[in-house]
Amino acid sequence: MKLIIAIVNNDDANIVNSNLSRNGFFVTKIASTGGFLMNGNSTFLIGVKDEEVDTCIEIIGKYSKKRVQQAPVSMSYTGQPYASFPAEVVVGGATIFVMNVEKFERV
Ligand code: 2BA
Repeated sequence: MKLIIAIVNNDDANIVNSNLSRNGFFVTKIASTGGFLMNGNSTFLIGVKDEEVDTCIEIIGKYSKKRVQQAPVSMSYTGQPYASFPAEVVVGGATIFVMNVEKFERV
């Protein structure tokens, strides 16, 4: 068994959620915040059989769009923006981690 952790843009979260459920996946959705942009996003925890991992990732990918967003431009002590900070960043589709599950129980 695997645990898929998927970080999804809030604007895509409902459609990702409903399509995962419709396809028989059990999903937990957690409200989360990206550490860089400090915008709200959604983190999904999905416990799946090994052979379901690819299908699950396919569904998440299908409904997660890429977006260009403004990054916060940090100011240096001189009042000038740091040159190394990007003004725009591409966010998404989804950021996905797949982990082995040692034990799964519903008691
Ligand atoms: P944020 O941390 O708010 O990052 C939003 C976007 O900003 C990222 O999009 C990336 O394009 C850019 N970015 C993030 N950190 C950066 C940095 N140190 N320097 C320059 N640009 C940076 P995504 O890569 O699509 O990530 C979307 C969200 O997924 C992230 O929101 C974060 O919540 C999560 N995430 C991404 N990679 C992660 C990782 N390795 N570990 C944990 N969470 C991650």
